Amino acid sequence: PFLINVVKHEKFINGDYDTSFIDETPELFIFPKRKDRGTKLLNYIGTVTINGFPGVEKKKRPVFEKPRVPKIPHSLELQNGTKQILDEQGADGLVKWVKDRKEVLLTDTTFRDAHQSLLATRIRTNDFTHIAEPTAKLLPELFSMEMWGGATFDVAYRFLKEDPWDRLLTLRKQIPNVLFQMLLRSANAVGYKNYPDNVIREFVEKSAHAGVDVFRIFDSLNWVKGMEVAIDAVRQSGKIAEAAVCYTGDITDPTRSKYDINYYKNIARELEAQGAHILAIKDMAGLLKPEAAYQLISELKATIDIPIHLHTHDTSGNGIYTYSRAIDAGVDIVDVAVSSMAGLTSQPSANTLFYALQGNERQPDVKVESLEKLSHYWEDVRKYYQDFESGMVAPHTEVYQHEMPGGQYSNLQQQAKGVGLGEQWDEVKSMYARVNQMFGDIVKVTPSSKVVGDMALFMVQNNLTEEDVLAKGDTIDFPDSVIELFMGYLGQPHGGFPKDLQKVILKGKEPITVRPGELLEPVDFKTLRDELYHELGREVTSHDVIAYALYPKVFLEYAKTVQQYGDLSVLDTPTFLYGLRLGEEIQVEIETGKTLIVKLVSVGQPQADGTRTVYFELNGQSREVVVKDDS
Ligand code: 3PY
Ligand code: ZN
Repeated sequence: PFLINVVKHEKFINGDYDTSFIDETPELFIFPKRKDRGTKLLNYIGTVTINGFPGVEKKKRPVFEKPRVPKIPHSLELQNGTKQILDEQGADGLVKWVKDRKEVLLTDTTFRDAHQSLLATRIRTNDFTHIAEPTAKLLPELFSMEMWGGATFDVAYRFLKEDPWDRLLTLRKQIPNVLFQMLLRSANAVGYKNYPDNVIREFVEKSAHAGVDVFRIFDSLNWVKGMEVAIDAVRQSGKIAEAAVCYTGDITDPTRSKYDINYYKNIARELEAQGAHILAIKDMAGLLKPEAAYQLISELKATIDIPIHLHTHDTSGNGIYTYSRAIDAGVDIVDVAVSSMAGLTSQPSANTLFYALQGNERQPDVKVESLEKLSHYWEDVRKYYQDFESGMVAPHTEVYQHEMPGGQYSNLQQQAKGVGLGEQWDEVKSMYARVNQMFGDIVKVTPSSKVVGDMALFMVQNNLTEEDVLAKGDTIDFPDSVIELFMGYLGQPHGGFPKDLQKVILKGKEPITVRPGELLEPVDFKTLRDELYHELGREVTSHDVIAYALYPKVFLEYAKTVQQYGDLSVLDTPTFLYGLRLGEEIQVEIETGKTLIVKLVSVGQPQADGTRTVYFELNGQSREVVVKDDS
């Protein structure tokens, strides 16, 4: 089958010998044992039916309405959009196009930050694929769709047991007209620590090739030096380098002078000089108040020539007003989400912004009816993931005190529950603010925010105060992430680390002050590939190799789960998270044109060895699987 598949491939026929199509069409090269697929899926469905899914309350599968996919009239053709502008006119042509727009442009974050911030990043590719083509047709006017990067990469492998590269490649085919945007944590790529420079370059090159057009690049301490390699790699790829300054503190508060307007102006100038095509202001926690937004955008507009893209979170409830003032001050692009996935820790609602700017010459050029239709779909799909909701139901102005990023809120809450601090969530939040001050008031965004979160959990768990930490530090085993931060492995914070605390945490070790990438040995991808090949006993793609370089353990666990259960991305989300109810029947399309019909018939009693037999019908034939009951 290998040869037949290859010689039929259009790129082969065209005589294009670029082998990257191996990465983009792994299905041609990786041959699951076909006859096993049904049994493997039954094993998964049996297991999740009996044992539930991590993070989902164990209960009988709820009844869900079928999500309302918008009906698109046949006459509505796919319109060209920003993707074609970039492809035809290059990065500079696209930047010029942005600058020439009178209306404010929109980035839709529904496919990335919105669910990262509301649902602990748990939305599966399966739910995106049903709405991708309607989105391409209904929202061709978008500047971009943020749909990759940040936590989506790690969570896909770790929890969803699916391949994030498949998501990118599949959606790229379905949405060929709008720029795809990703969030890149500079030297931390899509992970939580600094990686060698060649990993960053390889990751950027492969992501660009697989379909990412706009890279929003930030450093978790706003350390411009830490962003150099990533910015350069993106520029080399011919894509858009959108360099971000993270917003923290409050420029309208004279007592928070560490992060004043000049701080932001200086970084903006440095990023423009580094080659950024666009400046992003990444207000990851939603701290940018409306008048601060007006001042910040006005002054930055007078300082730099590149377009400005504003990102905020609506946690406080002020998001639309902040955008309105930023738009008055001339911001070029803002980040919004479709309304049923907007608000609270997510981005402000696109639908709301449209109406807020009625009668304003900068009202976005987008059809609000389209946004409403898409919103119906997401309203339905969101219910699948109800157990990952943060529980925040109303505007939360406390964010101005704890300063926790929107993308962290629901994730840290899950982490707190995981270590038994679910009941002490209020205490964790206020400890988070105290740890920030103890660390010298740092920028808090992944991964620096994770370090603050780890330390807050650690202090609450161990009943420690700031004084205890300084006084008894010699006898305290600090979390690894805290030690790494103070070693300088995530870079250098503005104003340096508090020296006395650094001493206590490092216990005599010498911190570094250079760029960590300068000290890290390059990764040998060939060796990794061989290692992975031996570990998995199957052909591996370059995408697998990069994922393995980024998180070896998580990737191997993912790959082994796939070997055990097959490709789980084919399952609908209710089945994936809850399994089946007795007598329930589903259809699973395991490949185009090949559907399995699965019915749960009955579940046997627990046996002495802790197993249970689960009885199914698979395409009308009786089948049974033996599952270990974890309860
Ligand atoms: C991420 O890095 O995942 C973020 O969303 C930071 O805000
Ligand atoms: Zn964000």
